[in-house]
Amino acid sequence: MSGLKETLYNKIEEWRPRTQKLLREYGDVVVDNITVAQIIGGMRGVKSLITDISYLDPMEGIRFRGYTLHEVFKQLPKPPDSEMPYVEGLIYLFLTGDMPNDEQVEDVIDEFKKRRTLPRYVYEVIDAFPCCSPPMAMFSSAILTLQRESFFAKKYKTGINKTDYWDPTYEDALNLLAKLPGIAAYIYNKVYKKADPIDSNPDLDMAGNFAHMMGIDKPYDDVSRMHFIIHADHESGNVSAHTGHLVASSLSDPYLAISGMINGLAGPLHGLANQEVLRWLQSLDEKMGGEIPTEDELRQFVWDTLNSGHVVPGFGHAVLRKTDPRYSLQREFSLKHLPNDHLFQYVNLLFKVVPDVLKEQGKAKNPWPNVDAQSGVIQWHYGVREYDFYTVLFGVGRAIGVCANIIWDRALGYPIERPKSITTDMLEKIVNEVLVNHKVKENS
Ligand code: CMX
Repeated sequence: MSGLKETLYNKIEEWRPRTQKLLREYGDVVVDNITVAQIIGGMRGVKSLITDISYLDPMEGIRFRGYTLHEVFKQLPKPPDSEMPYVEGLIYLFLTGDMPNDEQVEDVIDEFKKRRTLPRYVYEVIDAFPCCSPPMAMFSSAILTLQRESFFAKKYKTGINKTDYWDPTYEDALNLLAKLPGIAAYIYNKVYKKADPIDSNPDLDMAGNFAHMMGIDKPYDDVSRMHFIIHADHESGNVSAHTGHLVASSLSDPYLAISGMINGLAGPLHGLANQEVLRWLQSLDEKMGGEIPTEDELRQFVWDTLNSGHVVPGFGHAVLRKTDPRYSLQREFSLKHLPNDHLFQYVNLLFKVVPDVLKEQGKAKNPWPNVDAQSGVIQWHYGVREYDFYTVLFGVGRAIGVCANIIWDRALGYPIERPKSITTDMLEKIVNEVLVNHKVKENS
């Protein structure tokens, strides 16, 4: 058993009694109420999911296993001469809750290297896609194709004790995560470069190898490390994480769950927003003939976008109520590495202009930038200009958090997810009853 798996096993054994006690002794304790607005409005803010991998505070932003993003980036071990930590270290942190040392990270890197090789049929499935297929459709299908490899599915068929479900789930999750960068790079080279794939380099870590397979020089390895880590998790209620959790809750294996997660991520209000930002900036740049607009010109462009019924991509959030620390972290990187980049200057200007416009419009609850306002610009700077591909990059990162959650879901025996729906008639009846009771109370 690897060091990671053994530590995880011990953590699971320690944790299980906590969940069992909560359920057995406090199962009836009321945690939250739900309003009509929340039922119609996408269950916003309803506390009804549990995860220990990350927590999103509306004012502070995301914490991974209790650590702020800045602490994560500072404390995780880094490759020599790199600014950004190993992604494999984050995997250790997510699964065990412990900040790993160099040796523990090396152990995970070795595990991942052993699991990287893609079966031939994955390439063939990607090659068989018709021309102009979206890369997210290819990515999701390639993952689905790998489902035949699932240990969990095989073990379930032959019979396995419920308490051991996490073990083949762990094997599936690590096998899949190790393969995702290779799938993504293959799609990129095939679709956009019409080039032969670049062989994996056995000496490199996950993100370093990804940069190598993309054919992009340093510091793109660090850009990839940063990108995968900041996108890895954002607690469990967002569409991609929730989809992964929901699909897995029926005991679908990680391949089925992560393919579903990718499909949820592909929507323009979620993961696709990072490419929408680029598309939107490009259309403005074209209008401006390559000149950086004045603040007034940009303000007008933002208003035009809003008045035409579109959202301003890269701004707003369902939970956050301040600037996303994932945005701030990428901004710090950009100020250091690409301060004079043409598009970065736009992003800077948007930061000055958009929040006030959104406040003036008065609809968005959070007028501040989110992760997507900045990530595409960095990719563009380092030569990945095919912005349809950006959500695939997001997906490689997000799969890490979702897989960690699925392993723990199985370890703690979380059941199939099944909220209750009601009809509009029923909801109106509930509202009427509440109004009548209210009147009776007022008159008595
Ligand atoms: N531009 C224009 N209008 C916005 C807006 C924005 N950036 N953000 C919110 N609004 C609008 C909403 O569309 C909604 O309008 P209606 O009442 O007409 O439906 C109103 O403000 C209230 O929305 P909200 O409660 O503030 O935000 P939601 O929780 O409903 O939605 C989000 C959150 C992210 C979908 C929304 O802010 C948005 O569409 N942002 C732009 C797209 C984007 O950047 N998405 C990426 C988010 C990060 C991620 O998940 O990857």
